Amino acid sequence: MKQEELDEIYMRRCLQLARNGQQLAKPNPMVGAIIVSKEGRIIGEGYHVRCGEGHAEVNAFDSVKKEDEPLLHESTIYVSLEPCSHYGKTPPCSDLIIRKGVKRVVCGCIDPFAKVQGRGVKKIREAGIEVTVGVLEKECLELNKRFITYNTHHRPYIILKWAQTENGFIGLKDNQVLSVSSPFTKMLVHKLRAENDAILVGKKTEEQEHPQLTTREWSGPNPEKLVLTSHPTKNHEYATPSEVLSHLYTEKKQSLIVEGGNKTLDSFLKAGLWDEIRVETAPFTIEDGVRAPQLPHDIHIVSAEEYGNKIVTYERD
Ligand code: AOF
Ligand code: ZN
Repeated sequence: MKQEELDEIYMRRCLQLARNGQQLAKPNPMVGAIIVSKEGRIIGEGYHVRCGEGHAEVNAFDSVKKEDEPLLHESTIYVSLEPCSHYGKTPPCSDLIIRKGVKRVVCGCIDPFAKVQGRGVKKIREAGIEVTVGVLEKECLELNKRFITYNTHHRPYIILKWAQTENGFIGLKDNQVLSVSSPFTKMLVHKLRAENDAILVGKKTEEQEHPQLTTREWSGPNPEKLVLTSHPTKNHEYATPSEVLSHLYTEKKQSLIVEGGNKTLDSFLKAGLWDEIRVETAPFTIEDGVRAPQLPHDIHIVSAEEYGNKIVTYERD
């Protein structure tokens, strides 16, 4: 097998390990690392378990058995994110890697965090160690899209989400609640909430539907609930999208779901403030009602799932 193919196989294992940090690593990224001997045996594995504790590389080195330690100088360490170069809550992983004396470092993508941004790779290269960057880069960026958007654009990753009838209505005219999700897709909505830090609805939706916006049919923490209104009076109420975003940025919340209604969704769409749009469509029509927002033109489908109701996710071209 070619080295490039092997690199991808090992990086896939790093991604798999990284995902174990999904709930506890926040606001740090999910990161996985493995150490592979010259013969191709995995002699160490680790992931970033919890913010404030050891990084993936530290845990991978710690897992190496005493009898395998002499193999380190001929080994390769694979990491899904660039090894850090700074003193945060923990010391720099790049220094640790240099000290351990591995032969090669392979990382999935550069860390956009202001204190790192390529400095980890530079430091390791300057120590004379071979570094390969960008193996399964797309997957590594996707895994930490929230962390990366937060650190690159200085705002949370934004998911616009609505549920509509086959003919494009998201609500009924007379303010009655229109039920679109099925029991199963409702669970998926709660899963989505568990994966994101905050959730926003418009004041009208809040008053008419009193949505709980919790994860009760899944597991995991509830997202912070916010309300968009032209006249904020309460603590969790905000006047414009940018106010919501700067509040979340300050609070180190890296992702936001905008759940509606159409006015609230439109204010984000018009400002171009979104990263992902998720539309659930039920296979029935109604005569008249509140129209779903217009999808932007410059988008493409990233996934389409069918559960009786269709769930389509779009991203910008
Ligand atoms: C790595 N490996 O497993 C992770 C990294 O405060 P600290 O010390 O935990 O540092 C947090 C920053 O370190 C975080 O913002 C990100 O840039 C990087 N995360 N780096 O080498 C890891 N989790
Ligand atoms: Zn580190």
